[in-house]
Amino acid sequence: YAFPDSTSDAKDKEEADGGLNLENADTRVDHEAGKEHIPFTIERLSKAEMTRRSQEFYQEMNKRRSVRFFSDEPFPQEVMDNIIRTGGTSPSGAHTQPWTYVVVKSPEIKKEIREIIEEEEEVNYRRRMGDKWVQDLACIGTDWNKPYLEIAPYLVIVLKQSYGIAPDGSRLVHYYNEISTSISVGLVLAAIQEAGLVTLTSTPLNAGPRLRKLLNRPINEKVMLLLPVGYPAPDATVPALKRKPLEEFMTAI
Ligand code: IYR
Repeated sequence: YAFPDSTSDAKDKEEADGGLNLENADTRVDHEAGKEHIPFTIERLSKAEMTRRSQEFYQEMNKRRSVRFFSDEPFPQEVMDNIIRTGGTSPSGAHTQPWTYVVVKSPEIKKEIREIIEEEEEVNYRRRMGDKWVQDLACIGTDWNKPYLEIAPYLVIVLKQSYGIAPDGSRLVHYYNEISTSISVGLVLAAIQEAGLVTLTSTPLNAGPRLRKLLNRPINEKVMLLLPVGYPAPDATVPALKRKPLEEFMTAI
């Protein structure tokens, strides 16, 4: 079974171009926006201060865990807005900012999202994923039941814009739209952690087209991820996983 990357969803084939397929593409970007170059400086930190800050940031991020058991306790919309704003600071190909974040608070929409995802996930676990994949996930303890989709106070659906649409209806190339959106989400995950909240970086396999329609998003957008955001349930548990030590994933030359 080939691992389905987010550009190979069978029902979404019509949306799969964009990226770096420049054939017949209109490559216009907003050339005026960045034309003027302006001075840029940063605050210089002492070596001791940068060491301390980098270590503290790492320690905070190392507390992050994917959580599947949420409390229904709400948190301020302003916090959610700031988290998504942080995602909007991401770098992107030719500054095309090819991401859309749909923040769902409505219990009715959350219920519909849960129904769509559980229906597709049951088929995923029973048929699409295959035995090997299901076995590889056994340690995480997941199945197709996703009650957190109705419990978490917010669901954030992340879509990449495979291409842009100019005012005259023509297509604009969104360079590196997938990696740009992925980087943006990395910043969102850090912002969620920094705000003292938790999330689950979930990938609703095969539910993308139905979710896109439910959320009234246009055909140039493709669902990449769904992030429930909230406080963990008081009795939440996580698998006892260990992270690789630095020596195993960095080589210094
Ligand atoms: N999307 C499914 C399956 C799943 C896949 C991987 I790879 C995971 O790390 C965890 C789950 C689900 O959400 O259950």
